[in-house]
Amino acid sequence: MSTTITEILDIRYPIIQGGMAWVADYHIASAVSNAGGLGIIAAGGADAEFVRNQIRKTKEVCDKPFGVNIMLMNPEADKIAEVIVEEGVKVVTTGAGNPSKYMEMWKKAGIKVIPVVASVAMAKMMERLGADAVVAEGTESGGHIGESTTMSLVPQVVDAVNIPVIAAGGIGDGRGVAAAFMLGARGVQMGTAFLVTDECNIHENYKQAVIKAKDIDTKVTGRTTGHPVRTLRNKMTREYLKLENEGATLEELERLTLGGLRKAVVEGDTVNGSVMAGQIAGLVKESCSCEELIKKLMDEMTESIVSVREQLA
Ligand code: TUI
Repeated sequence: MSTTITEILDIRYPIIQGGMAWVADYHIASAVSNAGGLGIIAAGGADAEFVRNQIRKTKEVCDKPFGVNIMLMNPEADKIAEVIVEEGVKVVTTGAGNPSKYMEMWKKAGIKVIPVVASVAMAKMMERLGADAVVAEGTESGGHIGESTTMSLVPQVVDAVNIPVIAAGGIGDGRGVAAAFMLGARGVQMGTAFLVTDECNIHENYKQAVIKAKDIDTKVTGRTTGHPVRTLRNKMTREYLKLENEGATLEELERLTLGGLRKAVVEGDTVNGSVMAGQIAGLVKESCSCEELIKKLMDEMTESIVSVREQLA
């Protein structure tokens, strides 16, 4: 399958694995890239040398293009931005902030820059600064989110910019991929569905929590603090939302979430930890390899497009 995204990124399928903090290491990134998608190493809150090491490990087991995601709230973001250039990474995605100050350096180095945005205004600014594409991420996503839904955000971003748009948020199977194309996207970025793949090295409890989750099992904490984050509901979200309703201070709230993602991913504490997952968790029923997932997505996408054409005939 060929789209402007597969051409720009030199990949086989227009499927990008989300840059999930603490989750997306070289194992999953190389598995996705080796399967023809774009694997992404997440810098998350890690330090620059950890990221350099992950890049080198990916190259040892994968000769296809892969990317690195920088979470811009990371205090080491400046250093990681340079490591990406030094290590000759081909694609960078960014999240949770504005990557303007790095754009010139990355463009000069010939890196494909794909900021994740949650608004039309940010997408236009990124295009102006030379972004090669944007990921338009709807509020259905797990983790740090914006306000607009994928269904409303993607077509508005598509109309506002001339660079290709990748849809993210609420895409869990091939029907979602087809729908994203209908909205004008040229590729998709998916996170939650990749959480349960064989090559995803998170604690088994986290995978089981995602597999067990139903449609209404995610909650958004931090709407009042300006850092809304979507996770599976558990003791942590109940306590957080109660405190948030009572007008707790930022310090009190942060005490509940500090290190919460690590607790869930590494220790498997799905009760007190921050089990980040998107609203499509209810669609995720079983684990498989990254290669099988990508193949299934492409087959289902084709099936759903054929089925719609038959119904319209
Ligand atoms: O970045 C994400 N999702 C993430 S990052 C993350 S790590 C984390 N851990 C604990 C607390 C908070 C974060 C988990 N999930 N998605 C991409 C994304 N970016 N969604 C929304 C945005 C965004 C928001 C504001 C992009 C730009 C932006 O601009 C603000 C500005 O500076 O103007």
